[in-house]
Amino acid sequence: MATIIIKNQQDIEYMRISCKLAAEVLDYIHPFIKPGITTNEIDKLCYDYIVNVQKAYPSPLNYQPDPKYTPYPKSTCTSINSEICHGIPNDKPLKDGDIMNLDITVYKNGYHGDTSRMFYVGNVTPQAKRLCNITYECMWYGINQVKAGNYLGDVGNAIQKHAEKNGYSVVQEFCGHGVGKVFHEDLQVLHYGKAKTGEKLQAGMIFTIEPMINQGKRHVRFLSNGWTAVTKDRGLSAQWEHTVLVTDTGFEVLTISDKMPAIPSFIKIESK
Ligand code: EYF
Ligand code: CO
Ligand code: CO
Repeated sequence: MATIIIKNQQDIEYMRISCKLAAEVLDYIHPFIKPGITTNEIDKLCYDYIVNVQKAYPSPLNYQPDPKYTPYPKSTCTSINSEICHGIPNDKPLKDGDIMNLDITVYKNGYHGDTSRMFYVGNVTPQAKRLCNITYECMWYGINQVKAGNYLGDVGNAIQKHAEKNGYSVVQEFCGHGVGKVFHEDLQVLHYGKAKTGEKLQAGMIFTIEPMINQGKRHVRFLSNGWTAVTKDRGLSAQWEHTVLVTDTGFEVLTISDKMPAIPSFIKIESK
């Protein structure tokens, strides 16, 4: 049976710290993302920043979700163009026109904070930019459904509707997840589905919303490394991720930062 953890005030304070650190890694690395840099160099810069500046630990490094997998070998996931998620950093330089998802999870004081953004490498086509922008809106449409008393199905439905209205498809093989003392807690946040179905949201739940949206069909293939998912039709894929706290009146996005792209105007954030 699934154990859904409701966080107390102390947990929430620590989650705010870990999530802020994760967002700050993305802020820090942004100026380095240019044609010619390799994803191994990006990974090393992130590792050094997390370990030496933040005095924290990169959660993916040696992460083994299940004994049947070999431990994950890097500190970040770098998923480029048709890679959907879990791209493993390597020595290939980024090229002008690439789009890249960089996924960062930071472990500090016993808690994980998880967030990812899309980055443009040099000059990117309008089609690729459109996919990244609509995916960003999909994530925020999902976040906007978060409120005690709503359902996880409301989140997935809002994401799917916006993606499909714009001619895109939603990857179904991966989902958002509960996060806290454990990197992947029991709650599964599907990025598609029916409104008013699934788990009812309660104040104190913390989970990620991390939709993966494809330009073409939704279907997935795995690379021979066993970790990286790519689009079967080799079309582009994009993903954004925030860690979100459910409150009585709505949501608090824990992985927010001033340097992330502007929050879409359809989101009304209450001032605290
Ligand atoms: C089970 C891994 C497991 N899994 C998830 C392990 O939530 C994440 N990002 O938002 C997330 C990050 C990583 C991750 C990094 C490594 N893993 C990878 C691929 C397959 C797999 O199967
Ligand atoms: Co992540
Ligand atoms: Co995640």
